[in-house]
Amino acid sequence: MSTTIKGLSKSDVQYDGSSLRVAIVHARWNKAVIDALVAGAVAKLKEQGVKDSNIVIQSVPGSFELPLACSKVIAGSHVQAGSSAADLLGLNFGMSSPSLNKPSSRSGTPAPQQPTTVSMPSQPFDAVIAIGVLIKGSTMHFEYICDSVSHALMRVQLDTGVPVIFGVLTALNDDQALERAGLGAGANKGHNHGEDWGLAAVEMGYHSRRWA
Ligand code: DLZ
Repeated sequence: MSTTIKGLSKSDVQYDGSSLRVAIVHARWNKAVIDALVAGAVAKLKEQGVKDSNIVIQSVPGSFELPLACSKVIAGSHVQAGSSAADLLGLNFGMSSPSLNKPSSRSGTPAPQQPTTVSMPSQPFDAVIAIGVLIKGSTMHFEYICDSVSHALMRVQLDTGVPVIFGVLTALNDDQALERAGLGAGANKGHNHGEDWGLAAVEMGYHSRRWA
């Protein structure tokens, strides 16, 4: 068996994720790889004690959409009770739920806004994992998206103070992407990096509460 110096070394500390809330925002491009990465991240979050109800998963079309979605998900998680789940999931950010604005049947005046029951907790997220899979094609598209997305995700975490885990694979071909999701062909299936991102989210979420 070959050895390598590469990869995430195991932490000496066992982090307790039982009180943490984590959002996973993932792109849908290259979905087979995405699905494996998301599953790997969720498995490790749970292994570290993060409760099912404290894991929120939101999809976006492609990796280019990840930074804005992460930023909105973080902002939405600070919205207090009275927001609809749709608001919190980024469907109506900054706006009231359309159903709350419907005119009342007789007068035509807007019905008073009633807080809706929020089906998910409204506490802030302790960490967000941004997952995307970019595979190089024959144009410069790949380079532009890799560059802008990585810079923008860094900006989101520095601007918000919420750790954003960089779960974006920038692969030169399909095989590289598959191997980094544990889906490699043949004997070497590779390693699922989603697992590392789940662990990183718990570790950073744990620290960022104490650093606040
Ligand atoms: C357009 C595009 C291409 C060519 N390749 C990828 C990719 O490999 N991975 C990915 O996540 N997204 C890709 N996209 C879509 C862009 O990220 C974005 O969704 C669109 O340009 C719309 O803004």
